[in-house]
Amino acid sequence: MRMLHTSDWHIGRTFHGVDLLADQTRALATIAQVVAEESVDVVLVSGDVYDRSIPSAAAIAVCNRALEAIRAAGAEIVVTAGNHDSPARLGAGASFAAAGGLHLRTAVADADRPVLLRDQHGVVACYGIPYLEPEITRAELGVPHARSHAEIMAAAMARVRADIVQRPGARTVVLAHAFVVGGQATGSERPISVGGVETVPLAAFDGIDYVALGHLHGPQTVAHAVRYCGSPLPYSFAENAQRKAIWIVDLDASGLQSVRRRDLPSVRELSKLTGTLDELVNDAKYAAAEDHYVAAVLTDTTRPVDAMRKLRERFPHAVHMEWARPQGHPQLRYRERVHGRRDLDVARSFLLDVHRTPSAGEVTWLERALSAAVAEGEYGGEHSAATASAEQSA
Ligand SMILES: [Mn+2]
Repeated sequence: MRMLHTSDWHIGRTFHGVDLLADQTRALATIAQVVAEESVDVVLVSGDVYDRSIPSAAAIAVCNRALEAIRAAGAEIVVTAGNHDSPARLGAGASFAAAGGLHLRTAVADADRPVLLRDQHGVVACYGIPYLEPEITRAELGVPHARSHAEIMAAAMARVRADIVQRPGARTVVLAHAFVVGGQATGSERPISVGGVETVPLAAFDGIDYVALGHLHGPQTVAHAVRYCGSPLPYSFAENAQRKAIWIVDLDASGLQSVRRRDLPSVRELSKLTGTLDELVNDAKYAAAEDHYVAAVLTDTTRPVDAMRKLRERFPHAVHMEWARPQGHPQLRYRERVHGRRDLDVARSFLLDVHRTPSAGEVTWLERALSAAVAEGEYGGEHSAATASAEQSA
């Protein structure tokens, strides 16, 4: 039996305010293509199908089209819920969906009710353990005093094992949405624990032929038979060097035969660019990033005016921009930096930094205000009005 392990689709997620539905549609279409190319029998989706518990109508449409394409490519589908999903909403219509080959295992009560798949060697019992929030699930799992994810997962796996012993000869697969010890987060995962220990020991899954994990967004191998496939798209700039992937998992008569990684093509690359605005918009070396999602760090000595608009003329998919305050002389205080400059120049560059180039009218007002202040004699000596107020604001 050939399985394809994917997770963390996060349909409906935005990236620095940019709608990703078109990118997600393409990434999920690629997964359906791989199903056809590799003659995959079963697709395992280990949670965080949607980004939000109440997905938008457009996100639901993208999800349904993806599931239909995977099914049309020849695979049955087993889905469990992640911490972003609503188990009740994702699992709606599960009994009807199962008739069409879509097996939704989103409720705690379903954790020990396997999807029974068959190949020439017999039965594969496939268990879906949704994300288990300790506070919400401990009573139902019969461990009312459990506080940690480890205790909750142990209770869920005890139920799974109690079912497995009644199925002699069955090969076993578990989908789970959890943070297993040894896994590496990328930063785009939402923490699943407030303060407490969120990790689950690897030993929780001992003896299972393959464990298809979801939650962490980078593809990784925790143990040969226990893996994260990661998200099909990068969801933070920290993932810009990471290739996204799925696992192709083959079971033979005795259990796990092999696991093979297949990289997914990137829909749109991420680039972090650092330089002055002028360099970024003109230097030929940045040409490759023109159709990337771009996060720019500007190193100009003063904050450039209208920088995002200028960046987007060259990089239409620029999504983030920050100005790195010059660090050349950290010991140099504002007072020293403005020393010897005319009050009007200091005020003018302050306005430029925080707002934009002052208009001729605004410069006239500034001149009047400064000369009025000097004439009234309230400020004198070394400290002029403009220097004092600029220092307070810096
Ligand atoms: Mn996730």
